[in-house]
Amino acid sequence: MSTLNSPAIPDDKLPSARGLRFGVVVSEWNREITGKLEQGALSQLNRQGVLPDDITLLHVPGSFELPFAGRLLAEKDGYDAIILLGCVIRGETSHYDYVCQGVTQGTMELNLRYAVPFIFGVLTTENEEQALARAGGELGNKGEEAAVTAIRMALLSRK
Ligand code: INI
Repeated sequence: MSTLNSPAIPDDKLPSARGLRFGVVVSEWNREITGKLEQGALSQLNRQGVLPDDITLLHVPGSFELPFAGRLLAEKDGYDAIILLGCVIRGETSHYDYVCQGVTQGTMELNLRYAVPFIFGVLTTENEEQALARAGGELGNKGEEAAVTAIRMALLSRK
C-alpha cells in the first residue's frame, strides 16, 4: 500500500483496541466504493483486536444521512468511537456541494456535541477513478485509515 497522504504507522506499532466498542455507519450511495471502505475499516478493527460483538454496523441511504445515524448510536451510549463512511462523487449539479457540506458540518457538530469521537471517512472526489484509488487502490484504503483514527481517538478519550 502506498503511504502517500496516509499517516505512516507500521502495523507492529499499532496499539491493541481489544475491549473498545465501535459504531460503523456506511452510506449505500456508490456502494461499490463504500463496500470497500467498509471492508477496510472492519479488517483494520479486527487486526487491532476489536471483537465482532463490539462493532455495530449500520447502513444508510446516502452520505447526507450519516450524521443522523451517528447520533442514534451516540445516544445509545457505550461507543468509544463512531466511524462514518461514504463516497460523494461530483456530478453535473450542485447537489454534490450540498451533500458534502451537510455531511461535513453534521459530523463536526456531532464531534462538538457528544463526548464520543466521530471519524470522517467520506470520500469527496471528482470521479469514480479517484474514489477507487482511495478505496483499496493506489492511494490506500480510507476505510482502514478511518479505523486507525477511530482507535487512536478512542484511546485518547479513555486516558
Ligand atoms: N449521496 C452520496 O453518498 N454520494 C453521492 O455521490 C450522492 N450524489 O451524488 O447525489 C449522494 N446523494 C444522496 C444524499 O446523500 C442523500 O441520501 C439524499 O439527498 C437524501 O437525503
